[in-house]
Amino acid sequence: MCSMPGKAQIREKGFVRRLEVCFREVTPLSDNGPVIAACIPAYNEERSIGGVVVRAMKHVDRVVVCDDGSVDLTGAIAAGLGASVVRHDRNMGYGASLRSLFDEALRLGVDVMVTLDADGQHDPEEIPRLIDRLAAGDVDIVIGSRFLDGGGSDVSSVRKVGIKFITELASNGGPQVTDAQSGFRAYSRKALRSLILTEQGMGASTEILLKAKKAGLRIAEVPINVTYGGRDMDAAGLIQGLDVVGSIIKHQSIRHPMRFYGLLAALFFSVGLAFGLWALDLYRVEGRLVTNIALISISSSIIGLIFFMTGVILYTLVSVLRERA
Ligand SMILES: Nc1nc2c(ncn2[C@@H]2O[C@H](COP(=O)(O)OP(=O)(O)OP(=O)(O)O)[C@@H](O)[C@H]2O)c(=O)[nH]1
Ligand SMILES: [Mg+2]
Repeated sequence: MCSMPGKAQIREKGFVRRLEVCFREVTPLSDNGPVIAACIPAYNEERSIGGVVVRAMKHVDRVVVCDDGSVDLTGAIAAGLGASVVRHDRNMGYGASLRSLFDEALRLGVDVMVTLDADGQHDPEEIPRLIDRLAAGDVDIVIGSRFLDGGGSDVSSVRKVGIKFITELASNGGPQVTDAQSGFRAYSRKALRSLILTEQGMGASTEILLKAKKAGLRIAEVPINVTYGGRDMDAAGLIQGLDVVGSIIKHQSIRHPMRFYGLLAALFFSVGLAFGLWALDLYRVEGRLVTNIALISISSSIIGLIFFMTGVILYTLVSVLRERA
């Protein structure tokens, strides 16, 4: 029986669905001094969640776990060890879990929220590194980076290339960081208030960076260590990576529609033009129309036109929405 029912929104196949979720009742923390909470998104992590919760507790005032519809004992173990547990009735994804944790941290009056993974890949003993950097007061978000001097990981080279690629993609329009996919972060209350997350899945990590830059939030990185325990990237990891790339492209295209779709339009128009000139040249020399070349020219030009129109429509829509905001 849920003592504190709540509502959450998820996007599914383009539609917004409203779901009932269950928040566990917790007493808001006192307002003496900065209140620090470790917030842990967790999905079927019964093997590791206990260790992460207990070790995190040493460094923060409160541990909050989002049990993302786990079908194992993740939530029960976390609650049994004294963590507050926000439960999703069904699996909603990493981003949805982060969103619930942001909401819960704000509801609790948390000043600093540290997020870390439940699978034990982040070392809770490194929480103070992030908190101390945030305490310097000149930044709003601190990211734990495995690629800075002093940090490290046993990440496989395939995964490393993937993370670097995503980081590079996100830095175009986002802040310059070395590890855009790190889930080990610290957020100030200002950052928690300013960021509204919409990504349900793993794209949330980069969505936060892009939105943080837009909101004028300042970001710093500190070195951390990440342990994969010899696990290499599997099919699920690849799908996760593609999901993140898709989410970055979506955010970039909405932010700069003319630049994004204009570039694609120019590319296809150029191909159309090149093949068109080639077809004309052949017609002039040989007196016959090579239909394959002509068709490539026409279809490329049509695709270019579609991209151009999409850019114009999206640009107009975004401008109107921005004016109204
Ligand atoms: N994959 C996944 N993780 C979730 C979900 N909801 C919450 N999480 C938690 O989000 C954190 C990060 O997920 P991971 O799957 O470990 O992501 P990752 O570290 O980038 O990739 P791995 O190499 O698979 O560990 C973990 O603590 C998960 O338990 C979900 O729906 N899917
Ligand atoms: Mg992990």
